[in-house]
Amino acid sequence: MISRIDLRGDALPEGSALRDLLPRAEFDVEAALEKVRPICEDVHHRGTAALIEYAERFDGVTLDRVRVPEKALVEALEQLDPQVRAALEESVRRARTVHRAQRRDAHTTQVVPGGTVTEKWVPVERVGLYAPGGRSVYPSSVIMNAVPAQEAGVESIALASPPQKEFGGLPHPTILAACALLGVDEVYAVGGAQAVAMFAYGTSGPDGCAPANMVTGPGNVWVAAAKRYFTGRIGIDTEAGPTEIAVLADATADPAHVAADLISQAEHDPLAAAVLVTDSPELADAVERELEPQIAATKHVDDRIVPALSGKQSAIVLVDGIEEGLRVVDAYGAEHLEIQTADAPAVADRVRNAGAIFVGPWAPVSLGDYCAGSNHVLPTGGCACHSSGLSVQSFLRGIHIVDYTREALADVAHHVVTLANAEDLPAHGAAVKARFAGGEPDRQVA
Ligand code: HSO
Ligand code: ZN
Repeated sequence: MISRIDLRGDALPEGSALRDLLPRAEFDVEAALEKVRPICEDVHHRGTAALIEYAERFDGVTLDRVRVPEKALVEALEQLDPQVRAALEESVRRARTVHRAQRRDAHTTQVVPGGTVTEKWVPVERVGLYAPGGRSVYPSSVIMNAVPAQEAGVESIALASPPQKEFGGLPHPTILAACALLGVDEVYAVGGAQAVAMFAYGTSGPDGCAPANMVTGPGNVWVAAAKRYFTGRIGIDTEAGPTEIAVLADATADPAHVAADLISQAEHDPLAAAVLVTDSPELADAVERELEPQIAATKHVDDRIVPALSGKQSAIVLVDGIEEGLRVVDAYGAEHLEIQTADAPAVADRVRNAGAIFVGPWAPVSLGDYCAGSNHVLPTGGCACHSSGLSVQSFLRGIHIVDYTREALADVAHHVVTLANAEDLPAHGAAVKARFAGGEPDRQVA
């Protein structure tokens, strides 16, 4: 069911050579870009009319408008199962607690007497959130996107989610209910790349959507390709590939828990990746023995879990020790990394590359997916070596405010002029010298 990669014995290779030995899903955003470009440009030129046409073509629904009436949001919340509502509310509460603590105050540094640089944090003005439909109807992802944006102070938040045939052309009711719960009342029944284009360009008319400065939220390869297409024009979170779990475990781990956690993320997608890194062949065998009965007892077996676990993106990786295991998980840079070893906090402390780390036996990834308070929008595909998960910080811009007195400028002017001349940009220096023209007793300005 799940393949093995045996890295015991020889010394592990360095850097990308080690990464190349590890499994990874193929997620070809570049190929999708070709198909996505004309869709995005069509939305640019024809606006809502194009969105309605794509709803017909891709979602099989005939819409006369794409903006979801607020009444539909209120009704969806009223009809939501009370237990689901209570769980979503708890998820929101915990996420707010964590994300509120991420807010940043302005900070002023006195560089020299009379010269300060203040960094102030300003929220992005308008954000478009995307919530997938189809196989991935996740109200939890609405929470994970909306809460950090709200806690950052983003004033205008809109959400797009694909229209669903079985719900009369509205997005899935649990998505609408989550929006109502969060106070996100500007919602569009638009899916895929066309939703990203709607936010990037904006559309006009009574049913129009104002352009957004940033688009965040998970999606399929088309959404990822559209994000790539608009990078530079708008801000994005990440391109969000298929979900990944890596577990670094030793002989102390409980094989039933490890197997359950691997299956839990394989459940998302046939391309989902589940990677166990262990120095214990006994644990590897025991986890494999656990997989079959646990899979037999769950849902989404043939369409997602079996292809995910048996795909080339998943494996059990055998290493000589936890030291080597740490090198492997760092080279992999998992979206989610569980540490199930003796002294897990100390091992977790040494990890450098992971979207989020789940420490010890009582912190399964599913806790983080819903109710840990942490964010579940995390870098995939190895991007954890340069990117972070979604946070308040994602929706803030740090702006430097430079404030110098006459004396402080005079003091450093000669350095500015020297550097400007060294770069053959004399007008740069002149802009400083102009301030001291007319006999300023400044020996230093050449
Ligand atoms: N594990 C997914 C998020 C999710 N899980 C949503 C359940 N619902 C990617 O981090
Ligand atoms: Zn999940």
